[in-house]
Amino acid sequence: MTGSTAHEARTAAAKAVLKRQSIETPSWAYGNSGTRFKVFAQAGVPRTPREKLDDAAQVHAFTGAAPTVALHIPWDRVEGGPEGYAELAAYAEERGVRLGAINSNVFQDDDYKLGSVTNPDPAVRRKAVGHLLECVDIMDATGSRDLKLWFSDGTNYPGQDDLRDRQDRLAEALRTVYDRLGDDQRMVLEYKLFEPAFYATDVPDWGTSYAHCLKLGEKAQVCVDTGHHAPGTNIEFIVAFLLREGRLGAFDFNSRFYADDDLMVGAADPFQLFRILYEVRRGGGLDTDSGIAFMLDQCHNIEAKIPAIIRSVMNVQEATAKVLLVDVDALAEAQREGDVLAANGVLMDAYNTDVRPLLEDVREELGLDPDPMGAYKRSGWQERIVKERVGGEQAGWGA
Ligand code: RM4
Ligand code: MN
Repeated sequence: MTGSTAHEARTAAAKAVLKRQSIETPSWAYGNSGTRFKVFAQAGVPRTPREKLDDAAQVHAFTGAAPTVALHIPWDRVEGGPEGYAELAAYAEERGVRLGAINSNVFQDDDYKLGSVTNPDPAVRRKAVGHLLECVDIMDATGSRDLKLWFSDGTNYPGQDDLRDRQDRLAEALRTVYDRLGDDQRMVLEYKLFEPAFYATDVPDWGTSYAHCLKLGEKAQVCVDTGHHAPGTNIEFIVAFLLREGRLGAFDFNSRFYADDDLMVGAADPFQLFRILYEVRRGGGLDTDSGIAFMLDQCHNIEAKIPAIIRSVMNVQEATAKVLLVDVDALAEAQREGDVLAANGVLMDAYNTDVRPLLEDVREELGLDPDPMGAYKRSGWQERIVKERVGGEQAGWGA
């Protein structure tokens, strides 16, 4: 194959992957959020789970790449038990999207001050596990595959509680929930090195998550939230390792400068996103049957929410496109020959390619506007929700 034919073949293959790529958006990103200092409310923000789905449908309509929406319980609680959630799922489909992962929330009740599933008080542990089991009931009703578990559990002071006992309690709770999962359901276990616990968190890193998942079984997978690492952590190595072991279940994409900043993915460090996605590709994670859930977990505190989510989806698409343009044969050859600079050059060539025209073509071929940001702006949706969504209580943390 000549150089240019090879490039054309790569471009065609990249387009095929980009056309079926899907990125799940989080219901909470459509609501108000902020820091512990202040939440700045925005006009037009959804007041109900249905309105969040209306907004998510806009993101999908303009990107063609965000067909599913993650729920957070109880932030997205609806009346009517399982039936209520089945109705919500039906509503999502009417709007052209589907419900995705169910995110549990065992971090906002007073009872959880000293932990949820690792709390020294068995009654609190029972309550937390009860919530997680309820989330699986909701998954049954919505048809969701994944239960996302993130625990704020941990301790602030040395000696506050027994670190080892807390692991035992965690293992027991996870086992109970794991055994409740249906054949087509999974749990994805997130880790985070600190916050809100400052001394020790009970699932601080991928190794802890992985070890619990291994014991539980194949339906337990690690979730990599890109904002949950110490500065300087080589996240792409973690990704490569977990993929090799068949235990990378999901991503929570976002960007960080300092800690768990939850900024738009690809905003702080697009090169890191590229490196992560390169390992995803290398490990087969872009294949149709990879099973990896690519989700956003972001908060838009000062920027307009829907366009920020559209931008985030585009950032993931751009990084993916670059990764798909890597000349893997040239890379392998340079690596075999020990040609350090050539190998690095192959990666950098792909990274430095302007893939925006390629993505414009992909969108046009899908019948979409090549410019999702502009198309959303021109659609009038923002003006409409500002006008219509008056009164009621805006969604936000705790709602
Ligand atoms: C946590 C974690 C979870 C998310 C909450 C809102 O830090 O990242 O995934 O559900 O924040
Ligand atoms: Mn997360």
